[in-house]
Amino acid sequence: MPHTSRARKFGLAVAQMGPVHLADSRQAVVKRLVEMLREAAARQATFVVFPELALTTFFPRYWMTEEEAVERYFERAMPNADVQPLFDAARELGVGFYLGYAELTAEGRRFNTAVLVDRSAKVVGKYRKVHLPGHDDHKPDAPFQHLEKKFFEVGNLGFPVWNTQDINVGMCICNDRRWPETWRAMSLQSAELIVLGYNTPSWNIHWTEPVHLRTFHHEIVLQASAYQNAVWIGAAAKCGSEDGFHMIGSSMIVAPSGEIVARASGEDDEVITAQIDLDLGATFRQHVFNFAKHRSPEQYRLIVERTGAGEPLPLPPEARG
Ligand code: ING
Repeated sequence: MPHTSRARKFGLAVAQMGPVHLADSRQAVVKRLVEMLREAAARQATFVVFPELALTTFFPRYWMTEEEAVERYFERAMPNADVQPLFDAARELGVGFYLGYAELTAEGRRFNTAVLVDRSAKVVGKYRKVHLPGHDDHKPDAPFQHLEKKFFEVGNLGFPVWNTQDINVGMCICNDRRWPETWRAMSLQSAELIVLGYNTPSWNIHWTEPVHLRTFHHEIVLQASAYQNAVWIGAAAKCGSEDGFHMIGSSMIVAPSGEIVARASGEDDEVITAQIDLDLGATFRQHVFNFAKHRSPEQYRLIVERTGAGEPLPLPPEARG
């Protein structure tokens, strides 16, 4: 293949955050985000991915009332006074970003949300987390809670894809990455880059799971999804030990080949970057994952018709051997 320097290159950064403790103010957190945005810009990035619920500690680990949670952890507007310095720096540097936060709507509804902000610091997109893991009841015997089903509603915006900075960008959040439907819904809209933040506890409160599996499962879902959907992925962790509760790092940039091209090595604030080649995705979409040429949706109906697993379907006569 002749070398073509006309490749569609895009400077992508993933800004991994170390712990945010209960005692940390939003102002202190935003200061860290601005520092990482500046570092990303200095490394020729034009877009930065920040984590899920980036402005506060991962509060769904604590039992409290919805009112207490709203009071302390939810944002009533985006941008707002606390995060304005990040928007100002983004406009000054001409760098867009993804930011995860807890959204309280004017009607009082609560979502685990992410916004897509362009290089002029304008909010051009919003996504609300669809796959909410964990439980909504109090488990007093557990070492910590995972109360996303208590504090958030299931997202109601679907899986949109936006054209920003001349690329088709999709968003998701944390647990969404474990569900193949998340990725296909966006690659069927010709997404080229999908960005997400996550807060993934190292421990499993439901059964004794070897801790290395948390990172292994994180890797395989991102690598498989990038390959099977021919997309670039930027995934940003908030990680390390938040008031003693540990979450995994391994923020990464994954190519449509499924290869990890950049990976965080620590568990604190860390910027990773790559000049991604968007034509690589196009090659996979043209050949092995040419959806129009190779897919047969009429054979996959069950995927959208059933929520939980049910009985096997009646066998078609010729499938009976
Ligand atoms: N965190 C975790 C995640 O999906 C989890 C919760 C971990 C669910 C491991 C199942 C298995 O990465 C969030 N915030 O979704």
